[in-house]
Amino acid sequence: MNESKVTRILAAMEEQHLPQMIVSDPAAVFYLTGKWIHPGERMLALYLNVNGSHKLILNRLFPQEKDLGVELVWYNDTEDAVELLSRYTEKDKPLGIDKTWPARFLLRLQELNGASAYLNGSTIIDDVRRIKDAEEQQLMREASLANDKIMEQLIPLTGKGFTEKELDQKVRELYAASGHSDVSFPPITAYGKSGADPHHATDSTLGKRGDSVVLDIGGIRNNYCSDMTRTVFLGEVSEKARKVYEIVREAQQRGIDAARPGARMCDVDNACRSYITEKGYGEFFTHRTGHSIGIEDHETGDVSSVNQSIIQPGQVFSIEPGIYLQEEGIGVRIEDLVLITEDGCEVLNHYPKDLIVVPMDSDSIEK
Ligand SMILES: [Mn+2]
Repeated sequence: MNESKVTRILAAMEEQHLPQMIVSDPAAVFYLTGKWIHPGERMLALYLNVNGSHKLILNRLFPQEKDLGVELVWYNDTEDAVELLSRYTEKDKPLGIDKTWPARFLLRLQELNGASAYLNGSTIIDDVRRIKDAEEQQLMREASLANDKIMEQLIPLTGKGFTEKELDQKVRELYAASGHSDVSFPPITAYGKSGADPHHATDSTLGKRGDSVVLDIGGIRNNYCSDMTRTVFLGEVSEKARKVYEIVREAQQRGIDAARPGARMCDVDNACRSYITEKGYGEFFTHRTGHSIGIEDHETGDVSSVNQSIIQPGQVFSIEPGIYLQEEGIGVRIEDLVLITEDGCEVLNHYPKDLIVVPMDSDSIEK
């Protein structure tokens, strides 16, 4: 296990008087052990105890070739995995439970009187995960640099007459060809009206002259996620669309300027939102400003009006305001990831944000 991460978790457990906890979410298990284990419907439980008697309980179908630095306890399909786990829990003490642990396991453990109380243990892990250590910060930097390069390759393709689905496929190929294990979420490659619809699913739409194109893409590289958005225009840009673009761009910059230690997450949201509102488009900025990110594309810690938590150095989150005008078919979003430093933030994306009009090979026929 990663000693410094485990130490931070155990210290937080001590502080919150939680002597023991079960970690089961594969991302959280990876965070602590450096190993992704996807057990499907079978039980995977990393049992942590402040006294140091940690155990990783897993099915024999998931053999581990390398030493994970924690005692492994194996079970077979014919065994009662929860009963096995209950042999290690301290019955007279409270137990932290992973927020994603299936009820069928928790209910069985309660039946077996596995602990004196059952609490949400994930808040502790999520809190620690929010603050990226030096190695994670470097991996996040590298992932975003790679993402910048993909965006650079993708933008000219928007003028080549591909459907949204075809463009989606191109994005996946670009990630696969540049050292990524996968995309970190389904790419958004949305022309015109599609980009103005927040619930749009990629389809056979073709781009047409004057369309905005929302490109929201990210990949997984060395287990860390990238996520960025640029909006470009095909062939030409209307005065209205240009105006909207510049408002979003300024709002996003204000969000970046507000992202510093000591400020609250909601202050970043407010910096973006109040500017867009002042310009008359508040009702068209229909989502939160951003989200935390790391080994998962969306991690605990929203950049939203209700998140009062104080920003700390080492946090990484997105700043992605947008304006969506469904009637005009204009959608604009601009997104960068930021890493909070001692006195401000480092923007992890470097691809320019000047308005880009992409030349079109030929004007496609609107479907
Ligand atoms: Mn995002």
